[in-house]
Amino acid sequence: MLAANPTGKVPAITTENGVHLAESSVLLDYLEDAYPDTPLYPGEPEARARVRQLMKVSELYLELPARRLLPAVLAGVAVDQAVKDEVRAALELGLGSLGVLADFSPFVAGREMTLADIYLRYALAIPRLVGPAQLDWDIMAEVDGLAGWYAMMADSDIARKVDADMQANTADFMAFIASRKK
Ligand SMILES: N[C@@H](CCC(=O)N[C@@H](CS)C(=O)NCC(=O)O)C(=O)O
Repeated sequence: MLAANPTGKVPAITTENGVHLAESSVLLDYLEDAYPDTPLYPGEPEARARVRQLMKVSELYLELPARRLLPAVLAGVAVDQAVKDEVRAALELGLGSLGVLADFSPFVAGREMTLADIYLRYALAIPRLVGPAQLDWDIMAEVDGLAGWYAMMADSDIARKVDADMQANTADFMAFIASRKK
């Protein structure tokens, strides 16, 4: 993993030419460039930027702050109330921004599915976990249309395959994390 990604984190890929790449948004952009036949960014510059804005908001104000409470959920590590308050405030900013920026008509950025849908779905994984467990907060109910959109996104063969793969590998992943901490 360290050869594929110096941070040792997943996801990481090795291209057909043997080039190692990592960071989710970078991988998505690479796939977009390498396989242009089914574009997942709109063609027009402002619409493309809006999709990127949604992806950035999902990463910075939903996924990253929620990660701070992950050790509490996964390993029972005690967390100060001050940290919980900070995470809640950051998530409020993220969810509030999502409420303004997202269309859900039916996709996040409008009528076509874009990378923002893919990115948001997986960026939400950690807030969906830590919100109820650590903040007593159903974050999915916070934004109109979010829960319905999430259910729609989960209802496809590819989403079911990704979710099943993730579940099948969770035990190994958790064992790896636990072994590394010893
Ligand atoms: N910013 C990275 C985050 C990657 C990340 O944190 N991956 C986690 C799994 S969700 C991981 O590999 N954790 C193991 C570790 O931290 O060593 C991305 O967008 O790809």
